[in-house]
Amino acid sequence: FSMRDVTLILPMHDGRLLLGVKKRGFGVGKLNGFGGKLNEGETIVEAAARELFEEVGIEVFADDLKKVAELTFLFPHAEEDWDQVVHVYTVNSWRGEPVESEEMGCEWHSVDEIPFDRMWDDDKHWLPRVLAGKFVKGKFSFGEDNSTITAQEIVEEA
Ligand code: 6U4
Repeated sequence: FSMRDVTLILPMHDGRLLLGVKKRGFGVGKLNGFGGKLNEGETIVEAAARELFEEVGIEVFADDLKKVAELTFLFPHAEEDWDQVVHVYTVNSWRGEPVESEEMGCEWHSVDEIPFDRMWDDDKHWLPRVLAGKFVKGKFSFGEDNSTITAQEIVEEA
């Protein structure tokens, strides 16, 4: 058994971060970056680029995606397929204008004023470190509500 790989991409420009409210599926209602599961045969970076285009209409080159975190999320009170390893990338160069899609909203937020109360419970722990330029490796476990963190381990590398 190996855990599912998922992508999460954070487009950044001029001290601002592009985020969107997820309109359906896993994490519905939460403000988050863009991304999702891999299609058959795709690499992680290919999946990241595809999800960005599908969810917010911007096109990136694989080389412009910078890996900034690798996060393991464990949901012991949910079905096993909720557990996932999220590969997080920033990107600051793309073609096209961000647009809301069927799956995701689209809003810019200053990196100094990220609304963590609208995001996943873990984001306040790792995102500030990523924004400070660190690579973060972390592991988070969620409680019975499948939303609140009950245990966490963060290892900063470089
Ligand atoms: P599809 O296949 O599109 O129906 P869906 O259930 O909508 O899947 P999924 O799995 O594609 O969602 O994407 C989940 C997204 O949420 C990924 O970008 C990763 C991200 N994510 C998952 N857990 C997270 C967490 N604890 N904190 C966070 N992002 C998380 O910031």
